[in-house]
Amino acid sequence: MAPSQRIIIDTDPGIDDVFAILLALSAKAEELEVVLISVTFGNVEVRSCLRNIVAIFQVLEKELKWRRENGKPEGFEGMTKYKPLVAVGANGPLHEQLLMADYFHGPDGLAGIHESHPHLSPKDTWQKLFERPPPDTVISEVVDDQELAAEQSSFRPSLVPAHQEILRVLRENEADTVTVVAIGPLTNLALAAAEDTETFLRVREVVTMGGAIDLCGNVTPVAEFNVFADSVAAARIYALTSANPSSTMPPTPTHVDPSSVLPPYPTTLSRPLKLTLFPLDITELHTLTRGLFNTLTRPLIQLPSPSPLATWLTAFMQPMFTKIESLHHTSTNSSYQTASSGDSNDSNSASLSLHDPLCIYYILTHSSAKWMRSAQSPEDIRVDTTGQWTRGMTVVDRRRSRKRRGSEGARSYDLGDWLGSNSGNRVVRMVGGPRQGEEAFGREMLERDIPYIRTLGFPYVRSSDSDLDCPESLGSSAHAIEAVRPTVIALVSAQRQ
Ligand SMILES: [Ca+2]
Repeated sequence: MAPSQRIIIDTDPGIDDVFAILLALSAKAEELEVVLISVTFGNVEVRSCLRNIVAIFQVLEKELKWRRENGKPEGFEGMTKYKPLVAVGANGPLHEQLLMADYFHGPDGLAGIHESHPHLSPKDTWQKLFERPPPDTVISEVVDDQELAAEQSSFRPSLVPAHQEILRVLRENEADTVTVVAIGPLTNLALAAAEDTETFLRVREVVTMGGAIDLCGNVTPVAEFNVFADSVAAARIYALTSANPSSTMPPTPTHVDPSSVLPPYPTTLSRPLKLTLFPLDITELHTLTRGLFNTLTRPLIQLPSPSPLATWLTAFMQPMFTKIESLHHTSTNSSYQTASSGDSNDSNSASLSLHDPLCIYYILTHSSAKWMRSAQSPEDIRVDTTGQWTRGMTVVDRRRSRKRRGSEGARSYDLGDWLGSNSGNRVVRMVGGPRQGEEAFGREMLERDIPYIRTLGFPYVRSSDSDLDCPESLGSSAHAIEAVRPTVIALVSAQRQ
């Protein structure tokens, strides 16, 4: 049966990226095909991000072997049935200085796991899979080598730059059949859109994690990391949602080599881009606490033959939770931390915001009536690329002024032409989802990755029944083993305001 959805994941792993990719690969074959994973710089530099992608696949190979040997359902049909392509992309922003989030994710993007657990990390030979051959190499030999190496693997390495691989996938598939889920800086997408705009617009939808609308930013008071890390790229992608992209295109940078500046889009385009945005406002409402993570995974790593996946996740999640705790103690306004029960000494309350996995969950459950857009959607959300203190800010018009009908162009009372009838962007902004609040989504995410968690009979806590219903893919028996109803109080919103 053909998958109901096909996606490209553009990613910079990164801890929550890892959970997003696991969630996508854990889908049933008929639910989802991950056609391509295109890698970008972001949380860490691009080669480290790529190594983490390779590590995911190698750990999953070990995990599936372990599941077979232990009589567990294998799962991860997104890997075993489709064998995704992996392509390497941008190693820095279009024009800005490189900013990474290694202060949070660690220098390798996964809290130092490659040093602390080298037996769970790819051997250095993985790099050869992505190396370009010397010009005089016989192509057939390279292909043979690639296929030989990849034969043992669960992904297919690409030698084509990620943005060109994105374009190839969109070109070779029917329009409106492939969705791009972008969970890092938008550099790869901006390069693709600039190189062949009409082919890029064949995408069904771009779903992206980024921005902060009514919340503070997480790298500056107003900017979220993915948008800030390449604000020009983000501005160019957002501009494609406009009936008149030139009205919101970023100004041409003056401090760079003009030959490095991407060209404007063609003046006439066949249609606007459908862009669905998951800003911090919604992603921070979806968390995974250390208490829940430990409760679900600890029994799996205490077995005589422990689960490789649970072991690997634990190896970077424990230092990550410790980092989150330290951020909580030193700052009351970090977007990455959540306090529960009001007790900062409760180590189980440290929680990771599941920014990126939420975008994949939207793909998997998009038919749920509980997904909510903002009342204004599609709304005019623009990216500032030049402000001294506001670069990377996602700006909305809060003036509540009426749009001018049938008129275009800035006015003295409307600089930036926010009120013109065809100017401005048209972004769909998500504000609510079916698993919103506390730990509901974190639990389901782990249950999808490790489905036999549900059948092992480990008691675990859940926060509330009242806001939940079982999604299409989970039966009501999924939660039959819950034992304790806790009083978990998420303070995310309070910390942000
Ligand atoms: Ca990311």
